[in-house]
Order: sequence, then C-alpha cells, then structure tokens
Amino acid sequence: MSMKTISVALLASAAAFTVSAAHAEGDLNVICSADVVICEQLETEFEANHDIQVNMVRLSSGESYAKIRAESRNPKTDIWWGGTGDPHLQAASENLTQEYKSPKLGDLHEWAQKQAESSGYKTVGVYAGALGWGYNTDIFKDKGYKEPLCWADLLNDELKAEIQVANPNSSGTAYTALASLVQIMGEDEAFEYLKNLNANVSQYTKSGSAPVKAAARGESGLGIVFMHDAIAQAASGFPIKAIAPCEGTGYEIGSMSIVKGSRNLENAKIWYDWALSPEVQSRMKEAKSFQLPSNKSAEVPPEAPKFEDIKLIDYDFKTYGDPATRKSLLERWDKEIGAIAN
Ligand code: S7P
Repeated sequence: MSMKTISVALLASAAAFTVSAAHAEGDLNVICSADVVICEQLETEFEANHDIQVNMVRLSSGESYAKIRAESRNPKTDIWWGGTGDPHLQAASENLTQEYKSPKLGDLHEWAQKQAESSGYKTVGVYAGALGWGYNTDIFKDKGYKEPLCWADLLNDELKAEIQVANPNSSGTAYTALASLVQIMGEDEAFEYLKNLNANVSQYTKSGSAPVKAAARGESGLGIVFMHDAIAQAASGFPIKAIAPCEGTGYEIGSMSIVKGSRNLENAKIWYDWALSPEVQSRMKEAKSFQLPSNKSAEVPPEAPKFEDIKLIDYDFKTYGDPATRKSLLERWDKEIGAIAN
C-alpha cells in the first residue's frame, strides 16, 4: 500500500469518526400532534440539550394514529408526542405502542398516571385541556349576534356558515367534540345535533385548532376548539373570546407514546423522561401552549382555563379511546355528517 493510499484511508476514517462523533447518540424520529409552535420549541430545546438529531413531523392526532398503524410492520417513528389521548389509547390497545414506566411517573398528576395505568403503560398524559370554542367578538358585535354560551346557541339561524370545526377522522379535537356530545346528549341526539349544526358550518378543517385561527383572522365567526387554543389567539392580540359551554363539555388528556419497534428506543426514553420534567412543561407557555401540565411541579400558566370553573363531564376515556367505539363513531360521522357536509 502506498503512502498516498494510507493517508487517504486515514483521512477517510478521521472524517467518518468526526461524523459519528457529531451524531454520537444518533437520531430520534418524532411525530408531534400539538400546535406547530410548541412542536418546534420542543425540537429546538431537546437538540440544544442532547447530542441527538430530532427529525420531526407535525400531524393531527387521527392522522398520526393512522400513520403509526400503517407503518406498524416497519416503524419509522420513535416517539409520538402530544395530541388528544383517545387515539393514543386506541394505538395502545392495538399494541402499536411500547410499554414504558418512566421514573418520572410518580411526579405526575393522578389523571396523567391513570392514563398510563389504563393503557398498560403504553401511553402517558402530558397535559390536559377543556373543549369549548372561541368566537370573534368584533364579528359578533358588528352583526348583532347573540353571545354563544351554550351548545344550543350554535344552532341559531343567524350563525349560518359562521362556524368551523375540524373533521374527527383527522383531528383529535373534533373527535373529542363528537365523543363529548355523545356523552352529554346520547348518541342519536348528538348526531341529530350535528346534522342541525351542519347548516351553520362553513368548513370541516383537517387540523383541530384551524377553526379558531380562521375566526381570529375574521374569516369566520366561531371555531369549536380546545379553550386553550382560543386563548392562544386572544393572547396574540386577536379579538377572540373563549367559551366553556353551559351544558357541560369534555376534555382531553394530551398524551405521549413510544412506538412499538422504535429503532431508537433509548433515545425515545430520553425524550420521554425529558418531556415529563417540570422544566420542560413549565416552558410550554412560551409557545402560547396554555394547557394544564401533567407534572405536579410544573408551573400552571395563568392563562390556562381552570377546570374548577368549567362544567366538565366525567369523560369516559376507556370507552371513547376503545378501537371499536372510535371506529363506529367515525363511520357514523362519515355516513351522516361527512356525506352532507357543505
Ligand atoms: O394546539 C394544541 C392542541 O389543541 O392540539 C392538539 C390537537 O389534538 C391537535 O390537533 P388535532 O385536533 O388536529 O388532532 C391537542 O392535543 C392540543 O391541546
């Protein structure tokens, strides 16, 4: 072997060492199902504190579940962070996610620990938030509409084409709305209500928070969303008021799961423990993410809607996160509401 060949070989192996040293702890493939601003904040903070490269994609909760299911023979995702708990529970009961008992579990609120226990530790609660809506106070004032305080008010004729809500197939927010109405009214009555509401709905969006972003920009009057997503728009200076429905409402336990067959399992556990820490959860408000954090020591944002001020139903996560119930409600929604959607 000539000197030249040896030095090329040495250079090549030095370069390979430099590359592998820079990625000493490898990659982490994350699906993030909350608002893109908090997703990006988490990615940046995690990378700043770990020698792990994060590859993140933002998808709505129902879409995330569908992707993880479709990839189950050849998983491409390690961690699924955020999004409503029902599809996480569905994924857990279909064995698409991996059991993990974080050392941080004991630091969490009971509702977050219960989410973990009930799934066989295949998911865990990271935040909670109540469902409601946000309306554009300028539009309602200018057009002389009555303040919409109750689910019943959303059926008023004057609100024709003023409301947006997401499609529950893609959106966890909209599935929470569907499941909440079924629990408040009974299934047949809830579908009757949704048929009547359809007359006032201008658009069924893909993402759950899009309806209140449209209301903030004055493109529609009202968006059915989680209350914290309405408050985020108000905090950004838009004329949006958040409402907790007078008849009662449901809530989410935003969750996190490790995907079964994760190729970067150790890194997934590092993210998991990190995301349950009070420091990380306390900083979520910087991204205007005003949910209630699951770690008991995390700061509760002053903007977060207080559960004690809201008429909350005793949301049945076991039933509405069950694959058979979710499938049957979504099929009925497609047949009876999707088919007549404007
Ligand atoms: O924006 C925060 C948030 O509302 O987004 C999640 C929501 O499910 C994501 O959107 P989709 O409805 O499109 O699935 C919630 O978990 C979270 O609180």
